[in-house]
Amino acid sequence: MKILLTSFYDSKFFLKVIRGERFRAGEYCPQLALYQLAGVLREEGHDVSVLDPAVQELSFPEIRQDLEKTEGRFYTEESISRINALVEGTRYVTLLNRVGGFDMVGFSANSFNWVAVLQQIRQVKEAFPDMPVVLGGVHPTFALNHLLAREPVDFVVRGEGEKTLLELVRAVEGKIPLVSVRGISYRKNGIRHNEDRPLMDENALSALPLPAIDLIPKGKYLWLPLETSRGCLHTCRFCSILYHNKWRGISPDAFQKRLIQINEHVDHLATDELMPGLVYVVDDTFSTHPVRCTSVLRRMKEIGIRELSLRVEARIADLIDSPILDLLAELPTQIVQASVDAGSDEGLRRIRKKIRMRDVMTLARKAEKTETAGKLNIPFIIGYPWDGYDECMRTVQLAYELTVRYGLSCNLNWFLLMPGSDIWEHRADYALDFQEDFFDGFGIRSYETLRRVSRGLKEPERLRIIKALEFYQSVILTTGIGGGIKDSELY
Ligand code: B12
Ligand code: SF4
Repeated sequence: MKILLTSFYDSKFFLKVIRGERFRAGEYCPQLALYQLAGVLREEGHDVSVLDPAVQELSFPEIRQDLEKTEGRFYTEESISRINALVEGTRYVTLLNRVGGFDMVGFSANSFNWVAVLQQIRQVKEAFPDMPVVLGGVHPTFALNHLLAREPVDFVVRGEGEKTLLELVRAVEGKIPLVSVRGISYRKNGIRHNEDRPLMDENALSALPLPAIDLIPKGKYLWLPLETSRGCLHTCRFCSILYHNKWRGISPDAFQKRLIQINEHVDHLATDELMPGLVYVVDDTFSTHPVRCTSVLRRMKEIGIRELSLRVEARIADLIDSPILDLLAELPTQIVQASVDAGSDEGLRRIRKKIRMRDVMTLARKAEKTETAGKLNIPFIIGYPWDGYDECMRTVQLAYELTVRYGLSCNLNWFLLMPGSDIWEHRADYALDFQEDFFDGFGIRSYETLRRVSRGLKEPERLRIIKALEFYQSVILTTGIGGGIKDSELY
């Protein structure tokens, strides 16, 4: 079968268009899902193409350039409607020109690029009503009833896609009955959900065909994605990954093959004097099972990653007593992201982070002693629905202390309410009146949304916190401590 896989960038892309800024695909990472699924389909003999967003030609509607923000740098409702008009009016020219020759088109989406993927699906279905459209990824998995009820999507693949997509293709070819394909939802006299598909175990994951990295367009990206494990053993309440309480690591041998493949495709990267090429380990929690992680890192040291640098996500608790941080220091590591996400023990307990403040401080001291502080990046979240002013300011102060005293960089992000997270499931308990259709538009970045979500804050308090965030940012930028953190874009 002839299959096209595609997706799009998140709403930040459209902001750049409006601001008239040059878009640099180098700021994004190729979406591994597209290339992993292409690898699997190709091995089964299908004729698969990836239309990467980096090579999509688009036509934009005329829109006004000026976007107003509130004093707190979030967009006003008026600006949001202008951005929505741009997103809705954009035509995906390459996609529409190419899609006619395929037997099926697959889209990948998370909750942040869904706004654009949705428009692509509508346009494809308008032009080719009989084209089977399959959708997968974190957003479709969590918002599937909403999507299937309203949008012209034929199939949603829930969760892990490799085996399910192969079987779905066989079903569309008429070789097996649709009802036997585990892990799909679709419309047939109402919405049907076939049985769940069990997750692949470590052997199955290790035996997957390599992703079709060779299909990544040349000269467009600065990052290459590398997956060494899936899932997480934890259940932080804000987090909307697909596999909570389930972690599976690929074997060091399978890892070695993937790493060699990355090394062979460095010439696919763009070059940029200011930013080095990066291997982005996309695992939710790369450091789970420190013994495996250590042997994976040792392999990486032996094999090398050419002129690239490395970015991984790890858990604070895994870094404290293991050699992981030391090994990362011996590699050309650019960032080890280890999220804390709250600024007090009570805050950590409420989000079920399963670490304590003393762990954070232990890691900070270890990083200082081992001179790895400059590589550590600690994301925090402020403005949970239950957060009051004092809690938010404690978090900002902690970030400040970790930066100024220990040299770590921190990201201070506003809380994002995401489908699939425990807080989303319990949103009614916090009087959060949001439904899945919220993600069909761009409202996530509006001040009004912040006001509705961070409901524990009074108006002047919210603005004072935003000022404190700006102050933190200016300290980082002027001192360069922690490598000079980028503007978080979310405020
Ligand atoms: C790498 C990464 C990034 C990178 C690169 C993103 C990219 N271009 O891929 C960067 C740093 C840019 C990033 C940014 C953000 N990210 Co991010 N990111 C990830 C991460 C860690 C890995 C994604 C990945 O490649 N996974 C590996 C692939 C193989 O898995 P997959 O995409 O899930 O695909 C499988 C299935 O979903 C399915 N599937 C997927 N697509 C399709 C399509 C079809 C047709 C089919 C059949 C199946 C299918 O099959 C695949 C194979 O099994 C995920 C967490 C995670 N592990 O998934 C978070 C995650 C996607 N990010 C998240 C968030 C919140 C963000 C940010 C908003 C963070 C912030 N505060 O700014 C931003 C903006 C999002 C954006 N730009 O889209 C959330 C999204 C939640 C949601 N409901 O959408 C996640 C799930 C993390 C979390 N803890 O909640 N992110
Ligand atoms: S935030 Fe990190 S540790 Fe917590 S559940 Fe999500 S992936 Fe796991």
